Amino acid sequence: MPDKPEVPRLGTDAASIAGDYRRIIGHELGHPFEVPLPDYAYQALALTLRARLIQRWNETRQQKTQNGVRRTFYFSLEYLLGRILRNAALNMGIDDEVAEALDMVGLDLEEVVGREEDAGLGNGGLGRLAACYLDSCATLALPVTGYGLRYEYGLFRQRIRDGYQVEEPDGWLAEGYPWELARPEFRQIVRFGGRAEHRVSAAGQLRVEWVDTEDVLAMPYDVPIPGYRNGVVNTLRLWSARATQRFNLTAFNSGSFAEAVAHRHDAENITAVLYPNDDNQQGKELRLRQQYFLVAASLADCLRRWRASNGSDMSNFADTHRFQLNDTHPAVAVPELMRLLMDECGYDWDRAWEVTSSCVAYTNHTLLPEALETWPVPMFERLLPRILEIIYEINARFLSEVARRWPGGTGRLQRMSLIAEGDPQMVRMAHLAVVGSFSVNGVAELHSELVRTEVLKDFHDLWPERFNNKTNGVTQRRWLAACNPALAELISETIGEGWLTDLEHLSELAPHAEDPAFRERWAAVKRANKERAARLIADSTGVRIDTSVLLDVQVKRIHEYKRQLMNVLHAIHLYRRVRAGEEITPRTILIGGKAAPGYHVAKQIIKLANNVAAVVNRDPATIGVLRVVFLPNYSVSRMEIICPAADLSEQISTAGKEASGTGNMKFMLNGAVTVGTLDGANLEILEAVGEENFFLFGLAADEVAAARADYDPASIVAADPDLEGVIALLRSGHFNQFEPGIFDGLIASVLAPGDPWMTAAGFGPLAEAQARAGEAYAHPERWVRMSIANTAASGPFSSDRSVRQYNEDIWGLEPLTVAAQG
Ligand code: 26Q
Repeated sequence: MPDKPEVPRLGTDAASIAGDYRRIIGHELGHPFEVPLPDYAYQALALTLRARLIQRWNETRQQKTQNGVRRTFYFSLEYLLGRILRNAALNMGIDDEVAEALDMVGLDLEEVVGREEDAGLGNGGLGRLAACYLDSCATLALPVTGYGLRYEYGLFRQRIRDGYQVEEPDGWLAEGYPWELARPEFRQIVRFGGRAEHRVSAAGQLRVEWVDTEDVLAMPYDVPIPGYRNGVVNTLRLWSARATQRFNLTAFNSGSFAEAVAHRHDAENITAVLYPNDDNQQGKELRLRQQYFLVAASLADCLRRWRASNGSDMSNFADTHRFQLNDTHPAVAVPELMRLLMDECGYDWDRAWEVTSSCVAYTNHTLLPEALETWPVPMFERLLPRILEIIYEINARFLSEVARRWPGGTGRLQRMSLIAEGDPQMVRMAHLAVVGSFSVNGVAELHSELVRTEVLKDFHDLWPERFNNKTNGVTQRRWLAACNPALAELISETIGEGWLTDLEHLSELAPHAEDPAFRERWAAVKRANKERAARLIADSTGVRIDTSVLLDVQVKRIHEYKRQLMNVLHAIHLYRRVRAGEEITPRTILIGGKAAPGYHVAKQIIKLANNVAAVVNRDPATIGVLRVVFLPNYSVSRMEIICPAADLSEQISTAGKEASGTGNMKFMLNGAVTVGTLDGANLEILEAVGEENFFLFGLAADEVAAARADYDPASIVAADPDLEGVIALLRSGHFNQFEPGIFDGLIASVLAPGDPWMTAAGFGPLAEAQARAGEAYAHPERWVRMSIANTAASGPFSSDRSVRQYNEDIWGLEPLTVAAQG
């Protein structure tokens, strides 16, 4: 082992933390007296904690870089980290000390923690999953490094103006980001454009050189990822694009300084902004640049690290590296690794392919065929000519394997080709990922089955052993311990703290549902959490909600397949019942989520939700019985307040469309009951908690597919007076009195026989399930039992379980053995 630098350990008692904090705020940050203290206090406290992470970080790194240690590199275009401070303190085991230290300097922890900007480097489920997995990997002491992009602007902030979504840039770095460390010594060059030159070397080998390229500098910034009280600190390495000097000088020498400066912007644009669509609508060149930039910089970094300790001997490289691709977004890793091995390390094709296809594994996250990523061949050709050549060669060899397996007939060849015919031809990234990987997994049982039998059926026929399932999970450290301290405390007091690292312990809560005193405390915690959520809702919408009523929540990206529209139809249905003088269980319906800026229908749904909310909330008939709220700017830190408060979790996607869902798991963990369809991980939640603790409705995925053929929404509406009444009220312009016609498109989509989401078919069953939920909530004892049952059954949905399975079936890593000291 290399010499350890002799750095004294920093104290983790409250007095040491307070002392450091005072030194930093006074001597390093120079807090100017006219600026409010908490802004500086947050920075100072973050630096105080960061210093305590750094030593553990170095120790972890020393272990990992020892020879022969296999490591996994998680490649993802998105990491939705949210805030860091509270979780870093919790995982380091100094959360109480930090609170006490702040007390000593006269500050309130909540207030200081609230100053941190969310790191919103992701759109939704896929990005948050990556963040949960990093937390679990560190907690399981697995040598896993995340690679991603340091977007200057994360996911846009959403404001609601006149009921419409307005996007604003997310300048999360404006005040400096204390959790990152620049590592200029590890910068890399990434090349674009140019052309491939082929020649035969003196030894008779074909050598390819990629020349006349435009180069961009990749600057790494490291974010520490601490495990839960085990001394491990892993790394998330985020690349930032900079113009290179060389690039600059070429243009300068040819006399065009202005162009040189303009080109700098081209280079630096690469990591300027996260693409805000969470499906693949437009094939923008900048997005492909982002993907290659991430992959090229990260693989070059791995090669650099390898060479530093192994020189040019690559023989063990395959055995010590695993690359997990978070969807197809980093799938260019396959041809790029081939390029590095052949063009830079002198491997021949077969050896390079052997290495590549035993290192790369691919996770699929989608069931919507239109969301499968493809790129125009001409764009690839222009941007990455050498990479395209390699893709062609992979394809030629792959197709001849297919032809050997299924002689005759071109249908299969065409379907499976990495290149889709057409004008222009398109590169199919999912096919590239499958062909180049030794493992392909879906993210819930149902989803993985549909991947095998539908999405990638031909590939499953060819390589069935490659396919597997890894049901998603969420980290209970963030999604229970940190975000719901009162419930965490009650749970730990009841069953001990084992659940923090083994969520299956939660099943020990089940018998306590029989204890009235326990139920009473459980209900009191929920009530207090609702008060906290009510403050957030009032602050951001002006609407005051009654915390004694059923809180019914749907927060997630806005998508037609997630059927927020159906939820709004149900809200209108309840509104009609109230106006008709019928009695309902009082309820607040909370909807939140961002729409991709170019997704017109999703934006219409937001507008409708807001208009319905405005009409309902100002109608005196609804006082005390119905509130509808659209919560703006849904984010990780907002979910941390919402999920502990929810009573009912809406997971109502059309069956067969939601790959897994992970919000469903966060709600369940915090004691919400699900009203849901047989989709994604809902099935596994249902299985775990039992039908009596879940409001199930709607068709199964295969029934949906079968029902499509003769789907006739008009007759469904005609046969259901409730739905008919809802549609009629909508049509009458009741929710858009001064904006005639704006919802016509939405109404028509519900009535269209081709409606892929079958919203009209779902309405009746949803309303019926909601009535059951309302009825159950009216019996508090029954409800609290269901709530406890949900938390008690949420053990399987820890990301620790997911990551353990990834490791057992795909990665095969040995845990690190860092001294298990906080
Ligand atoms: C692709 C190309 C170009 C631009 C954008 C994209 C893009 C970006 C983000 C495509 C997809 C995404 C995100 C997808 C996503 O979040 N999927 C969700 O993943 C979760 C974690 O597995 C699942 O729980 C959800 O069911 C799934 O919808």
